[in-house]
Amino acid sequence: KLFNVAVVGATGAVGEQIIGLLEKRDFPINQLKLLSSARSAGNKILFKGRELTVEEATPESFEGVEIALFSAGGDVSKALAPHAVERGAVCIDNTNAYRMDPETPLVVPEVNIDKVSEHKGIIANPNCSTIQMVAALKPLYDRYGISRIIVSTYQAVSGAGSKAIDEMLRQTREALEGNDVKPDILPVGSLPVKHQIAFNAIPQIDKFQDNGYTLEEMKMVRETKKIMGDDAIDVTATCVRVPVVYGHSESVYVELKNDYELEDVRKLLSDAPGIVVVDDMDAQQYPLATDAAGKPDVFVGRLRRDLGAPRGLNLWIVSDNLLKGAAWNAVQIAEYIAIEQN
Ligand code: 11C
Repeated sequence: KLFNVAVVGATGAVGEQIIGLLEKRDFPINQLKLLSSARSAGNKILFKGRELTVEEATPESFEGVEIALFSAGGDVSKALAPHAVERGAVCIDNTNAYRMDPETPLVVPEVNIDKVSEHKGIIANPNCSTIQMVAALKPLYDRYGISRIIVSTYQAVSGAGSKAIDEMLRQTREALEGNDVKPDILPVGSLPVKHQIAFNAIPQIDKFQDNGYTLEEMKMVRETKKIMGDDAIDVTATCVRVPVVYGHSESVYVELKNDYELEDVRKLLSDAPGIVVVDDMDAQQYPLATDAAGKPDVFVGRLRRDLGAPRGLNLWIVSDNLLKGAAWNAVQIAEYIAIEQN
């Protein structure tokens, strides 16, 4: 069976990656609709050698669409996904709009693909920093149990969109040329205070919540519990933006419920789907964002036992935030749906 597919947010950083993956994976497409805001409508995008014109997304755009991949921001998903569902589409939503909705499965294929069948029209794709962490921790959860996770992230500017990449490159030039560095977008486009990202680390991703954590940090807390299906896991996160273009890195401390041997953990992770262990001290090999960029896997390294807690384990987890963290996770879900229906 071939599917009528729509990509909403086709001209955005994630949308571009989704279109590239649909082509590369030879997704079974009958018709591909590329949708965007009115501002980007009219743009041309090449798909399998054919030039497709981006159209403005409206409720009527979803007539006949069977699978819709949304990555145009939460407001667009809230406004349009219900119209797509009404017209019979399954929506895979890359935004924060439906992730914590109890009716909506929140899916990382390596962790809980079985939840897809519970959807009522919308399946949510988790936040990028959550996806790579839970994908790497799931084999440990299954084998040993997990009581606590403490994570600090080092997140790429592409997580904040193409304009944030431009901003980091511009600021780097300004600083190197000895000119004033002008912050314009980061840390949060819609808030008045801005900070320099070039040659810096900003401990704020998204808005602060009443509890002193940022929204990005609370996404990691809530989404991890929902995806793992375990509210008892304690999660605490500190999310930091760093001047990296592609690839989020994470320092993760995890406390297991049972004793472990480091070699067993290494083997378990090496055998896990979608996980690549890069961990060789002697050769100074460990995951790097520059190596992970452009690849679909989650890279894990720096495996070591905590010095105080014998069931504590430290890891370094890196993945391309636009691929496994967004587009690839969404396309994996779409492929699963396509296979189920074929
Ligand atoms: C960032 N994690 O790196 C964010 C981007 O909820 O899908 C993804 C936001 C989201 O800025």
